[in-house]
Amino acid sequence: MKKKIIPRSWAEPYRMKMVELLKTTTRAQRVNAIKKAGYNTFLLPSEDVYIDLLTDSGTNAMSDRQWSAMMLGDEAYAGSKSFERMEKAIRKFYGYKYIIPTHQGRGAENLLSQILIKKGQYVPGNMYFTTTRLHQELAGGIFADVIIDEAHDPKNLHPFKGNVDINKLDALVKKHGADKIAYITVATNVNMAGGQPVSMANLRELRTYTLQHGIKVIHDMTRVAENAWFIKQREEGYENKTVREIVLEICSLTDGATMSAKKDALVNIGGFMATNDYEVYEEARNLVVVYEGLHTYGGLAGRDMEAIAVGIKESVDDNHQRARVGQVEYLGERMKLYGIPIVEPIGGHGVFIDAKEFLPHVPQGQFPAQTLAAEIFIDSGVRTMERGIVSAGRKPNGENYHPNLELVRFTIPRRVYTQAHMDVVAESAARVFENRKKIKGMVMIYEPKYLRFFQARFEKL
Ligand code: P70
Repeated sequence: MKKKIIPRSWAEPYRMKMVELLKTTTRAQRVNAIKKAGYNTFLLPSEDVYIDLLTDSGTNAMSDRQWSAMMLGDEAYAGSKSFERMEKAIRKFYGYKYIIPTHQGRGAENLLSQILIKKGQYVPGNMYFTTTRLHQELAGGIFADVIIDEAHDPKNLHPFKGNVDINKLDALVKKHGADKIAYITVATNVNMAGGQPVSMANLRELRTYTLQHGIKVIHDMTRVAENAWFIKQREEGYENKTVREIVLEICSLTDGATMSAKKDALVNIGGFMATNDYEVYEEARNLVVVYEGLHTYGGLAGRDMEAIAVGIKESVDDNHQRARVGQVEYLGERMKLYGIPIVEPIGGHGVFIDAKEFLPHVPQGQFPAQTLAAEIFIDSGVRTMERGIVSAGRKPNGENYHPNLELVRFTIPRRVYTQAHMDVVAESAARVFENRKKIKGMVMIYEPKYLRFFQARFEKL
């Protein structure tokens, strides 16, 4: 019988020109390293890591075109040509009018929150993101989660788990009045939900609703092109549109954006704030000099802005997204073969293990996701990130948030690792899964005040 050939349709549309050598370690060395790091993967020296899936942020491999564009960097303090090129790319591929560069995403979140939030106002959003919510709270705002319920259920197969629940938003508006809403944030490919997309239909419905009520839509566009890829795969009427067209359409349904270019835009550092509103722009242009730098560099070198301009263009290429999201899917499918509980549908930037189901005997108060991330590192030197109760932190009144999702994120840097690396990762997760019953939880012995997950320390029970 003839064997059917299954096409590896996600194969990479690039080849390697330079490589970075990796160090391998022994189990004893890893046990020692994670103990020294207070069982927090953020505190591990990267030298001790074999495959680094901590984040897809700033960990991308740049192309030869990006590296050569960097040589054209105009390092003028004011009026840099490189800023003009970045601004031009943002206008062309994302469609926003006014652009303020920032050192990274949270710099843009800070500016925008300070400008648009009045003390006591609500800021609804499709699930929280750590830095975004903190800047909203520091500006006196109150975050309100308006994502659809399906997003909080790791097993629900809704194709657009990032969608905004317009009824939840409407209830908030009815309760407090539209003037108590600073704006709504819509993140594309919602990170904390597991890299889950928003549909165009939902964005359109939201646009109609917010226009009726005079509420601005601010787009966290950190992973917008990955979202566009899912729309192309899953939403009727978009199968023949390009990622580039879909990205432009998404942005056109919003009033402004914050961007961490370290993800989608394929660079190692950078971000920006964008707005279509001249008054907001004017205020941001004033404020940026206080926190970031002049409005034509915002904390970035000219060469960084050159790399962003080229990276944006490469990120909206269909073949790039096919390989990018395809690799993530490959890892997720491998984990499923081993019976490992992961968030489904598989997301755009990583695979998220459901630590509650993986370690049902470890209560949330003993940090199951933090524990699991440490165990995976000990097993193979693969570094992942906790996205559960430690990341969620405390409310302004001091109480712990108790997120429904208690996840370990295996985030895939763009254009960096191979399929064989993905196999190593899945096999390691499978080995830890086999031995899961022996794993004990942890106690937190040091808790920083802000964004505690970065520097918190733990001990094994
Ligand atoms: C990650 C990174 C950054 C990020 C994001 C979304 C949807 C804004 C930002 C901020 C880095 C990170 C940040 C906090 C905790 C852990 C990791 N996400 N919006 O790994 O952008 O980092 O450039 O200031 O995902 O998910 P920036």
